[in-house]
Amino acid sequence: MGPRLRLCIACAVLLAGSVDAQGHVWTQSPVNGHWYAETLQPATWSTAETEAVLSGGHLATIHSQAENDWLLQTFVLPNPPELWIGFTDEAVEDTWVWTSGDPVVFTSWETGQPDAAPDEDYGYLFQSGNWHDSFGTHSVPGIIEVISDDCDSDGVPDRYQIATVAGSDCNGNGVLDACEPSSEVVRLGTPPNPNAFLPGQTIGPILGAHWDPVVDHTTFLPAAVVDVIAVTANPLNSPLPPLGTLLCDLGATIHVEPTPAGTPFDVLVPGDCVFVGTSVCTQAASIDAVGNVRLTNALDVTVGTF
Ligand SMILES: [Ca+2]
Ligand SMILES: [Ca+2]
Ligand SMILES: [Ca+2]
Ligand SMILES: [Ca+2]
Repeated sequence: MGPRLRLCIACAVLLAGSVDAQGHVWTQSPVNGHWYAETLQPATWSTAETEAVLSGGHLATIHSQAENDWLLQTFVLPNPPELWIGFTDEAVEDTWVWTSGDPVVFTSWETGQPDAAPDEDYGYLFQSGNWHDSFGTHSVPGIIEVISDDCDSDGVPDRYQIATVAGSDCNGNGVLDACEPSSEVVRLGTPPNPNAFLPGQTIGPILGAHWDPVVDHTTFLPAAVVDVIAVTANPLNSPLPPLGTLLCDLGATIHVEPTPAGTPFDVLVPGDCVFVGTSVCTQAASIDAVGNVRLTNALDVTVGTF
């Protein structure tokens, strides 16, 4: 393949946008950053709006001439000549509203439109660049609009993925679980414990993986023979001299694990996606051969996917 042909293929891919599992071709508007795709089939306005809702959005709402022009150039010209937008007066005749619920701040009706006919309640963008109203039984493609991030950079709006892919937002926070990072925050407490409990050496607290924090004994109970980690549901600050400050609520303990002193722990994080975003308190203690116990800092951790 010559370089020119490869370049043309790259151009075509860029212009065409990314295709989702159902076959929508998504394009992000440079005007407002929203994502748009044509419906899969010509359909009645109601069917088109339903497809848009199931895709995580609505039929297009148009707020400005710039938005209108971009939609015209991107979807209408040269074909098809008509595309549904989310404008309707089906509820109250002559009161046109956007299905997105946005206020009407811009209109671009064709001269003579909307018609006087009372049963033309659904707007479409015409190849002239202006809008017409038509019957609900009219069958043309529609323009789906989704307001969304694309945190996984796959060229498909995340809201579409969340709306259509089961388990993609298992914790229900509106962010693709695949985009949620793990975190490990050091907490020393009051009075402060030594900062000896170090975050995961090779990996953070990641869904379904082995988390491996370790206690550094360089300046902390150098004669330790065993380290113990407690994973609990709740943080705490309870001074226990001479042990140090207890920073995790042992009454809410989830997991306890010993390891030979200085050897990384091997904590298996559950693999169920419901744990993405879950936060727990973790703290280590070290014990020497004669039974002295010392408490480390806490790591307040959040389970992520990377
Ligand atoms: Ca009407
Ligand atoms: Ca009309
Ligand atoms: Ca995406
Ligand atoms: Ca999520």
